[in-house]
Amino acid sequence: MSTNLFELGLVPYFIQQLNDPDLMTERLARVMAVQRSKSSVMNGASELTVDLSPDLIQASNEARPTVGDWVVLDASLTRIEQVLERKSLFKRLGAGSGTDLQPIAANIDVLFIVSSCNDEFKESRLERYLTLCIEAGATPVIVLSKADLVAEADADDFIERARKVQADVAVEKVNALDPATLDNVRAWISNTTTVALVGSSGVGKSTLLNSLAGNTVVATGAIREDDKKGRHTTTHRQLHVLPGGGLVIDVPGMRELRVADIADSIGTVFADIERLASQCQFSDCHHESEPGCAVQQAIIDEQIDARRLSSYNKLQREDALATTTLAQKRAQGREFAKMVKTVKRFKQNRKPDY
Ligand SMILES: Nc1nc2c(ncn2[C@@H]2O[C@H](COP(=O)(O)OP(=O)(O)OP(=O)(O)O)[C@@H](O)[C@H]2O)c(=O)[nH]1
Ligand SMILES: [Mg+2]
Ligand SMILES: [Zn+2]
Repeated sequence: MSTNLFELGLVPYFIQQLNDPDLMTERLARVMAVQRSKSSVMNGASELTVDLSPDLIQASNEARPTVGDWVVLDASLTRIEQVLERKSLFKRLGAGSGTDLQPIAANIDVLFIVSSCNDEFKESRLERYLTLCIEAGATPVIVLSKADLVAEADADDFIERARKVQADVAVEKVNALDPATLDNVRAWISNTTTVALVGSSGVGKSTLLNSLAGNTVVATGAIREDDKKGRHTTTHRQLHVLPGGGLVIDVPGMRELRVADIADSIGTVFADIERLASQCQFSDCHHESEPGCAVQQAIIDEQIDARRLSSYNKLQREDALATTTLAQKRAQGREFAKMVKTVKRFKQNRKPDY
C-alpha cells in the first residue's frame, strides 16, 4: 500500500531542511519501525527495509533514527544517510542499569498518556510521563481507559484525580473497545498529527489504536485476572497510518520509565511546589524538617499532599543522578574523540623510518 508523504505527516518544518527538493520524490522517508540496525521506512511509494550509514552506526543512541523520524535515504534507497532535525523527541533513560538515553518516539505532536480506571492509576506515574512529555515538546492528553468497567461516579473520581495532577491538561475518559466513546480523543488527531500512545502494559493502548483505525491493525492482549496486569502484548514500537487521516505510534508498555534531562519540565509539572519553595525560609530548603518550610506548611494546611512532594523529590533526585552520569559519559566521549584525533595527527606527522 502506498501512502503519500503528506499522509505520513509531512509538514514544511521538514521540507525546509532538504537542500534539494528533488529528494522528496523518493529519498525522503519516515521511520515506521526499528529493529536493531535495520529500519522500516516509508518513502511515499512503498515500505522499505534499510540499513544505517556508517556515520549513523557510530552515532549516539539519541542521534540514531527512531520511530517517527524523517530521514533522507542514499540514492540506492538501501540506507539512511541523514536524520532530519526533530520537532520533538520522547525519550527515557535506558532500562536496567544503563545510562544511555533511549529515544522512544520522534516528531510526535500529542502524547496520549493512557491509564485505566482501576488500581493501575497512579498519580506519580502520570507526573513522570508528564515531565517527559513536556520535555519532549509534545502536548500531553491523559486518556482514562476502561471507564466502562466502573460506575460513572467512580470514573469521574479518576478524572478529578487526573485533573489534580495537572490542572491545564486535557483528560478524556474512554471505553477503548467502543469507537462511539472516542470522539473527544479523535478531536486531537488531524491529518498531519502524530500521536504516541504510552502507558503501562494492558491499559488498552493497542485497543484504542484499533478502534481509532476502525479495524484490527494490531494484536491486543488478555489481562491476567489474578493481578489485573497486562502481558506485554505489543513487543515493538510501530507507526500506524489511520485510514481517516492521522498517525499513531503504538508503544509497548514500559516496566521502567527512568527520567533524565527533565530539569525544566519538573518546574512546569510541579509549578505549585516550586512556587511554595520560593517562600521557604532557606533558599536551599529540602522541604523535610527545616524551619520556615512553606512546602511542609502547605502539606499541613492540606493544600498539597505529601505524596506529591515525595514524587517531586524522587524525580529531582533521579534527574540529578542521571544528569551527572550523562555528563560524565559525554565528557568521556569527548576525551576519547580528542585522543583519537591526537593519535591520528601523531601518525600523520611521523617521519617515515627510512
Ligand atoms: N472493557 C474494556 N476493556 C479494555 C479497554 N481497553 C482495553 N481493554 C482490554 O484490555 C486488554 C489489554 O488491552 P491492550 O490494548 O492489549 O493493552 P496495551 O496497552 O496495548 O498493552 P501492551 O501492548 O502490553 O502494552 C484487552 O483484553 C482489551 O480488550 C477498555 O476501555 N474497556
Ligand atoms: Mg499493545
Ligand atoms: Zn521548604
